[in-house]
Amino acid sequence: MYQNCFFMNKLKFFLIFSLLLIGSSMLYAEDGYLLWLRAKADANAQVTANKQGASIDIAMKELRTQWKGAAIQLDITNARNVAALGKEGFTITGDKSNGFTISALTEAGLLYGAYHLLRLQETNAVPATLNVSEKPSYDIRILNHWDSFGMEDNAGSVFRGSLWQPEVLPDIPDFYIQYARANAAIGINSTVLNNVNASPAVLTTRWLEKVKAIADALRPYNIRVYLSVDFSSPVRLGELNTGDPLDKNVQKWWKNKVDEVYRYVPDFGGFLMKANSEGTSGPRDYGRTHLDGANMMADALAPHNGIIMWRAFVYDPNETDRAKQAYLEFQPNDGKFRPNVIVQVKNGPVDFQPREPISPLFGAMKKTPVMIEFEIVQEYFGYANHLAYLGTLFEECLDTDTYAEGPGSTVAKTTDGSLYKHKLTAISGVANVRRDVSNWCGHHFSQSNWYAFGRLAWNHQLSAETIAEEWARQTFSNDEAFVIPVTNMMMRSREAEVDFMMPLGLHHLFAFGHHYGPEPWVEVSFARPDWLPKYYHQANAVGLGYDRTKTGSDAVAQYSPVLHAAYSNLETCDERFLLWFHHVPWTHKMRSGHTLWDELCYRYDNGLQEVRDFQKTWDRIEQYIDPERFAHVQSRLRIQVSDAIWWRDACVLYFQTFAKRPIPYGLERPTTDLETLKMIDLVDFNYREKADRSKERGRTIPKVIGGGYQE
Ligand code: GCW
Repeated sequence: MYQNCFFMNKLKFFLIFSLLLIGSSMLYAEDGYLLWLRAKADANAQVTANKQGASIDIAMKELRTQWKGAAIQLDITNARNVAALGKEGFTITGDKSNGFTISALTEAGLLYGAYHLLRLQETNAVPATLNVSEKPSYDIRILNHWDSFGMEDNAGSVFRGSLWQPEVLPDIPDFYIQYARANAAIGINSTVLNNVNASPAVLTTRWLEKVKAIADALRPYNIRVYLSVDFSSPVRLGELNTGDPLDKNVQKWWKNKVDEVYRYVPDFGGFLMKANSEGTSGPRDYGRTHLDGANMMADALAPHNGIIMWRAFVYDPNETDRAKQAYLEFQPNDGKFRPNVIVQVKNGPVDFQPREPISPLFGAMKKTPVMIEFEIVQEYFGYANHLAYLGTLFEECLDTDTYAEGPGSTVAKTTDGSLYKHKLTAISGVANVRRDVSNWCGHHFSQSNWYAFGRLAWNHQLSAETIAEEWARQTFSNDEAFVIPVTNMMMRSREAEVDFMMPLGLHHLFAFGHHYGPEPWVEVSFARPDWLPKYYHQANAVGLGYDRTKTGSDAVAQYSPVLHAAYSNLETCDERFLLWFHHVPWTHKMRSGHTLWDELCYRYDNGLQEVRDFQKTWDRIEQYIDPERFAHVQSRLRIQVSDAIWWRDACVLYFQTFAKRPIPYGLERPTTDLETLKMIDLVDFNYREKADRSKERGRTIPKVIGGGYQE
């Protein structure tokens, strides 16, 4: 007995000692699940409120458990200075020693104020006194989940990410709460549950019950639910034999369906529509226009204050330049849409490429509200394998001057209601979150893109750099020796991707069938030309690039006169978009003094060298963070470097067959032959008859998905 006790004590001592040792020499193991909400919940703050409510309860709980400072008072008030901030704004006043008061017109405002304060704390930025007033730039700040939710017989399968685990509903798993907190903390207030390639089944009772369960769980976090719908739902559900938007029965069907949806979810937000695009159904199937379709849906939703977000991502095989399509389709109908229609426009005219000029629709729809669609998920940025901070991409688009109403008509202002006084304002991002990876997004740094989208949707004047720094501090460490180099790396990361994939305005050099690796040479007999890279790069013996000036497709004429003039002229065109707008001779003298060919080689090389530099930066910060996340990011950077080499070799060697010039001698040489690179086949397409060569070559997409694609 005595011996046993002695032994147990020794064992205890040993265990405690080892734990202390581990604790002091290592930082906590972390898997990324907590996102930017890593504050320890061990505080016992004094928090009081002048009202009760579900969202106030959340705000109080968050502050009580995490706020390390003096007392906090939460006040619902309609005092004029507060009411002027609208239904989601707030003020915070007070000082560090006596505590702070958060005031808002609504519970939601208090919730956002609470998260604001906690963010200041977690970034070491609580000032001695505070007097802030905040209100969001956009009313609807919405995630679009390209999730298979609502697909009959397919519950829980994946399309660009599966989040909801519909099979467990109406039980609400814990991760829903973490998702809701993470969004509320950055101001996201809306979510489209299912993929834009929607299934009609989502409108059936079985699924509407699940929609209700999700809506109920998210509501206290001020998050509203929306659905993508299939335009031909009445037909595909077997209830009508036409989906014609001008048919009375069809109109009635939608009205009844909408009424039913609102019986499940009284504060339902509305629908998102991808009509007649990439094979989806739409009004054109019935000889009608997008305008007819959008207005019919709008009428069904209007009695409930619902809205319809109608996507402009359409392209018609008869138009020669795909980049012109959305404008041609929608601009002529400006002003003819119902007030509860908002046209959802991708940031660029083609499709979320690493860099695109802005869509010409921004500033061209003066009477109809337009919302930006960004792609948070890294469909064209190495999926979840690459470190690519997209805050800079979002910022670049929002800050671009359309000159639509003279200088200062930025994309942000054409969409936030300030320039055109539209009542309906919104901004959307295609989400990169899913539940089959513990860190939500696959790559720890991909979380920053979700974060940046939310912060810019709340305040489009924030800089991408401020946001990157904020995120790095909350997600990893406040140590300056970590924050400074990592923020710097993030700020360079998107440009590095552009350089090693598609510099100088090149676009869509991606392989057919996936959007991961390069295949600028690919030919597929049955594919539409505008699905293939040659259509976009137009390489020949003379030069490279797509002529979108008046000698070519004249897409440039869709921009306002100032941009039109600047982009049309080879000498004034921003070189970042040069090959987007011009077919440029290989010998053309660039601003650097290099020829186009040399500049192209330098850019590809620069992208690769940047990523190598990121590896060095990362290795240097090892001591500041936990080993799990360190190793994870380190291994992803290795994949990214090898992908950058692949991209550089493939594009430089392929374009060299046209340019017929040497790679500048000072640059690193390619590592693989073009013929070998051409055999890399990431997808087993049976039409290609070269199935499995990828395995011979030993190259597959590294097994990483998260927030990106299926393998
Ligand atoms: O970028 C393309 C994607 C499609 C997507 C489409 C869209 C949801 O490759 O998978 O479909 O855009 O935005 O509708």
